Parts: sequence; structure tokens; C-alpha cells
Amino acid sequence: MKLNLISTGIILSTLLSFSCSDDEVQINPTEGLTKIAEGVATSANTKVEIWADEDLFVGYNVLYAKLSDATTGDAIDESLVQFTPMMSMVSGMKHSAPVDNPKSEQAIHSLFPGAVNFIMPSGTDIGSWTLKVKVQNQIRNVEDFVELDLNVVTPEKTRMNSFATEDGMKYFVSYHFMVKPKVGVNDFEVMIHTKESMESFPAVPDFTITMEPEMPSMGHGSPNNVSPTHTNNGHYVGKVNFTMTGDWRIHLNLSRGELAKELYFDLDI
Ligand SMILES: [Cu+2]
Repeated sequence: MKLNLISTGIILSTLLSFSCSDDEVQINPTEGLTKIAEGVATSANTKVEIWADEDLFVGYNVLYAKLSDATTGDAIDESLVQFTPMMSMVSGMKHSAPVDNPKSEQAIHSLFPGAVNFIMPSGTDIGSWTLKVKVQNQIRNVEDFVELDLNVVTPEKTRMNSFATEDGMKYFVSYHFMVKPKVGVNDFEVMIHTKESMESFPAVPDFTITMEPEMPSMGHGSPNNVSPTHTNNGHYVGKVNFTMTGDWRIHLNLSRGELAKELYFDLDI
């Protein structure tokens, strides 16, 4: 009996210490991310922070919205979150950019992930970007937004390509790796959007893509690649095999009816 009590005590204290250490090792949702901007949506009493994997660049940027109660600082894990990027050009013209809004009104580890494909850089002689983030206070039943200033730089290597066709259509082609690319087979995404108006940049789902990676400095390619095919919302998913470190070029052959376009992206592995 005594032994039983002791062992129960040991089990209990083990359980307790487990639950304690669980609290201590709570993951920090923004670990490894860069804070881009923050502001308060006053009517919704919601603080909005925007985080990203790196400083914003021309191309497809995954953006993570983090919401908290502006008074208590408590995380808000349920809200509508919508991104509206807008560029005010020095010329006086305004335009938006392709957007993937967060898919769910439920946060994943306290973050609402979405994306913006910035089609131009910020610059004193070019123009400036803002991001309107619409949120919702579900307790007060209020919708509100913040408008945040963003800085978008031109990356060292092009990560977004655009081209116009004879019929005046404009296309924006960007790419994204779900995880930082490395030697081996990598999941790879190509996004294609068009421009309907200054505010509307819809996804284009019906391109056929053939992909061929090459190491230009060594004149070889790689086996076991999978050309990206459309999944949803203008996202084409495939696999690219980098067989060694160094400079790679991903050639993309895009076709859609009569339209055919070749382009490439360079990157360092
Ligand atoms: Cu612009």
C-alpha cells in the first residue's frame, strides 16, 4: 500500500513536471520571422502585426498576420483577415497586386498566413506600397482595418516575371518554395496571375507548364523533375531537383491556347 502511494506520487509529480515544462516550452509563433509592420484597428480594438520570412521583395511573399487584443495583448485566433495591397505611384496612378488571402478564419499557431505578389519595388522615384488588413472583432461583431506602410525591395535575382501579350493581357509569374530549397528534390510552386483592372489581379488556372532546370555554368540539367501543374487559385505545384550546390536556372515554358512564353528564374543553391 505504502509502495503504491509512493509510486502514485512519483507518477503524479512526473505528470505535473511534464505539464509545467509544456507551458515553459510554448512555441513562439514568430520565431525565425521578420516583423514587417504593425498597427491598431481601433474600432475592433485589435493590434495587427504583419510578419514575413524576410524583408519584402518584388515577387511572391508569404505574409503572416498576428492579431491581439489591443488592451490585454491576448492573442486573437479567430477572425476574418483580408489583405489589400495598394501602390501609389509617383505618376499619380494607383494599383494593387495579386493576393492570396488567409484561407481560414482560424489562426494556425496564432498566425493567419496569406500572400502578396508585389509587382513593383518601392522607391522615392517609383512610388510607395501600403497594405490594408481587414480584421473582425467577433465578440463586438465589428469589422475594421489598418493601413500599414510597406517597403518592397528589388531582389538580387528576379523572383517575379511579367509579360504582356498582343491582345493587351498582362501576366505575372512568380515562384515560391514551401521550404528553403536545398540539394535534392524540392517541392516548388509557380503562381500565375493576370491584370483585370488596377484593383483586380485574378489567378490564371489554365496554363500548361514545362519546366527544365539547368546549371548554366556547367551546362547540365537534372533528372526526376516534375513540371508544375495547376492545383488551385493560380498555384502550379511541381518538383525541382537540384543535384548540387551552385547557380541554377529554372526554365519555364508556359502555354495557354495560342499563347506561348519562355522565361526563367535564376537562384543559388
Ligand atoms: Cu507600381
